[in-house]
This record gives sequence, structure tokens and C-alpha cells, in this order.
Amino acid sequence: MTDLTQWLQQQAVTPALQQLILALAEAGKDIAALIAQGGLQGVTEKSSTINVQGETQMQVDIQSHALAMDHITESQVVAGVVSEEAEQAIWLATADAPYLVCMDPLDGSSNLAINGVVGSIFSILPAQAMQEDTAFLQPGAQQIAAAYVMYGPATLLVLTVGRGSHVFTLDPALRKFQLTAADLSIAPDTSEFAINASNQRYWQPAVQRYVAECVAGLAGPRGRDFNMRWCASMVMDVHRILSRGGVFLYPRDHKQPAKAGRLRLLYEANPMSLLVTQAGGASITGETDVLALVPTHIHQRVPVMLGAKQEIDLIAHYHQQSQA
Ligand code: AFP
Repeated sequence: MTDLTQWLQQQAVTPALQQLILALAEAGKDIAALIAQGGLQGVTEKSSTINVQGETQMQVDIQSHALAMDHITESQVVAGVVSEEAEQAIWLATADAPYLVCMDPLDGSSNLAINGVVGSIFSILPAQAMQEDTAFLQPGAQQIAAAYVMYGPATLLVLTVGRGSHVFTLDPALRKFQLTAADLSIAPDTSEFAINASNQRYWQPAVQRYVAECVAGLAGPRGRDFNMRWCASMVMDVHRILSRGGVFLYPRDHKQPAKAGRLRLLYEANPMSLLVTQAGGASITGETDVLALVPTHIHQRVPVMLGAKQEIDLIAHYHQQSQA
């Protein structure tokens, strides 16, 4: 089997990028060990602090952020970090380092209270001359690499360095990530969609139409039955799509009009969109491709609809029709 280090060398990835990806993999191993302790170490308990998103931070969110920061700092190749768990960008002593990292150290953490699947999401951007927030406001197409670590029955690292998306499985005995699936490919069509249907009354007409037609099934305009999933854990929903196809929608809704959507552009939408498009899928906001968006601030939220290309094209078409 090919392990992560061997694979990175085969990909002719620069030593600095190898260093960073291996550091993120080590962070994933440590976070996996932390959350595996569950209630034994208070992993499922909320803390009293509120993060920049206005959400109650869980103790484990803060601990995961600290573990990831330790490994990122130790790599010596990162100039700055944007994290869901930190209101301001974090600038490191290695000012001339080549990379910036945007991360959600523990996405879906509210699922830990029910021992559900969660993940860490990482986006790697080229460093810029300035040490200001604007350095991070690069379109997702500029990402050098993207990855998530999925903490499930197995601990997986799913990674792209711009040449396909690939799965590495942590061998618990060897403590090594081994390549277990190369060049993932998402089928262009699907009969499975993922959305939080409790928000249905707030959706825009295009999403109302798309979902209603899926639910209408064989007798409806799509002429086939659809299945629905919703894990409330983006890493798990996206991994299902990378593994067996489908579409994921967290669209704009007018539940809280000031919020463009729930998911954050820099450390959820962009890295997941790169992994999905590298596997032949598509990812849109309803107005544009996610990866084309120029961010306006480091914790910006966006609508995200991603997965099977033909379905996403249909959803984009419905958005264009409803705006015509
Ligand atoms: P948490 O990290 O607060 O659990 O949120 C997870 C998430 O950002 C993403 O992973 C899910 O797809 C989405 O939120 C679930 O949102 P709903 O709770 O509104 O379904």
C-alpha cells in the first residue's frame, strides 16, 4: 500500500507543501484521539463561550483548534491562519512562509453529543505580501490544496493537491494514512439529495421547485424516485457524495435574511467545493460558482449547492429562470 508520505513524493509536491499536509494529517490523528474519549473527557460538553458565529463553542472545538494550531505552527511553512474558532486571523512568526490555512477544526461538533460523525476541514492558500485579513480574501480557485479528516468508524483523510481527490485511511496499528481510494469520481446524475427540509418554507423558488420535483418521484417531472439524507455534518454529507454520488444543498433562505446562508466560504464551502469539482462534480451558490467568489470577509457565509454536475446544472438553470 502507498502511504501519505510516499504519495506526496510521487505527486512531486514541494517539500513545504508536503510538510504542511503531513502536519494537518498529524493534527487529524490527535483530534481523532481526543474525540474518541467522548464523555470520559467531557468531549460532549458545551463551554460557556460563544464563537464569532454566535454559536456556543464546545470545549472540544477549542481543544481541536489548539491541536491543529500546534501542528500548523510546528510545520514552519504557514504565515497565517483563519479558524472558525478565532474571530481574528492568527499571524505566525514565520512571516515569510509560503502558505495560509483556513480551517474548521471540528465541523459538525454538535453531533458529538450523540456520538455522531464529525470532521476537520482545511483549505491551503498561497501567502500574500501583507499580513492583513485581505490576504485571505482569495477566490477558492486559488486554493493550492484542500482536505478534510473524517472521524467515523475509520479515520479518513480526503485530499486534493489539484490533481484529483483521493482517500487515505488511518491504519490504527501503524499510525499511518494509507491510500485506499484514488481519483474519486462523482456520477453526473443522481437520485439522492441532502438538505435540511425543516427550512423548506424559507427557501427561494428555485430550490422549492428542485426539491418538490425530487419528492414528486416517479409520477413527477423527474420520472424517478429520489432518496433523501441529512447528517447535519457537512463532512459526512460530502463524503457520501464523493463516495456514491448525490447533491448537497444548504441554500440561501430568508429565515435570517441577513445571513446569506449557514456555511462559511473560506473554511467550509471553498475546500469542499475544490474536493468535489476535482472529482468531476460542481458547486454553486445559486448565482455563481463557489470557487469564483471573491470573499468579502474572513467569516463570510454563503449558500452552497454541490455534487452531481447534471443536478447542479439543473438547479442553476432553475435559479436563472426564477431571476429572469
Ligand atoms: P456545527 O458545527 O455547529 O454542528 O454545524 C455543522 C454545519 O456547519 C455543517 O457541518 C452542517 O452541514 C450544517 O451545519 C448543519 O446545519 P443544520 O443544523 O441547520 O442542519
